[in-house]
Amino acid sequence: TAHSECGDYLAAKLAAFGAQVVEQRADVTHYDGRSLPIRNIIGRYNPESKKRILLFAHWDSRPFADEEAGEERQRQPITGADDGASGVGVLLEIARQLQQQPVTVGVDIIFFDLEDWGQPSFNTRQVEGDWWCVGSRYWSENPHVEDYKADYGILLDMVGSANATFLREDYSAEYAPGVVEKVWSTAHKLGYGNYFPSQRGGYITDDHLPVNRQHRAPSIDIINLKRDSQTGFAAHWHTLTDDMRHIDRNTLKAAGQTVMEVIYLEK
Ligand code: AHN
Ligand code: ZN
Repeated sequence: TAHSECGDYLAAKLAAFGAQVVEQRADVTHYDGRSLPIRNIIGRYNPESKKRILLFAHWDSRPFADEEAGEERQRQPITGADDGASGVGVLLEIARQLQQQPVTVGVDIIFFDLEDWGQPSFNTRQVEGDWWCVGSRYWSENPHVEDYKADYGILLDMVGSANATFLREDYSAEYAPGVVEKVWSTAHKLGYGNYFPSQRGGYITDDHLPVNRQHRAPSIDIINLKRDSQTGFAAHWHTLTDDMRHIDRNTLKAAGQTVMEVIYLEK
């Protein structure tokens, strides 16, 4: 019920902000043999424009807090205020801005489903396959428009916590070095250099990977990475503390304004 109501909410918001909304639904079989319904929600601006920018985030949240201590806690779902919802929130605000002040290029906003249902650490029977980024892989293989291409793509993932550091993620640097350069230099120009340091962050399996591999758009991941943590992510990652207490509007603003500056300067 929550999945269906949340999806309806997001689709209605994009429509209210003037996007042409397309939804993509499918059933996928998951590692545990279960059939899961996926729903990718797409909002199109200037659908007739040839030049397009793809902005994306995942709207599902992890059903198990497997970075918690103790299996009882690990089996509970996370709230995902940062992991998932922060990127969705920034993109909803960008959608609102796109309605108030149109851009010249085409923009597609996609909320991908089922990014974060990778096999949990407490499940010791490893099932062969790649269980992360399932919604974005589905879309990358079956885009909503035949032979879909965008000039470039920007993924926002975990862009909400105080003192976030968007290190330069390595797949982004390999697949889309020019986009990394454009986004990071824009952030520095706007005074957000502290959020966008120049260090590399390592390779992260995230929704930009299938998008890059299927050549839909050279895409980058703006993601909070921590070099001094065991997991490579912030301490609340995949724990029950990923809730609104970790959300800092300054970080959302730094990420959102940087992306907006980039897209509004495109012609
Ligand atoms: C993995 O840990 C496989 N991927 C990190 C990407 C991610 C998870 N983003 C949000 N949750
Ligand atoms: Zn996650």
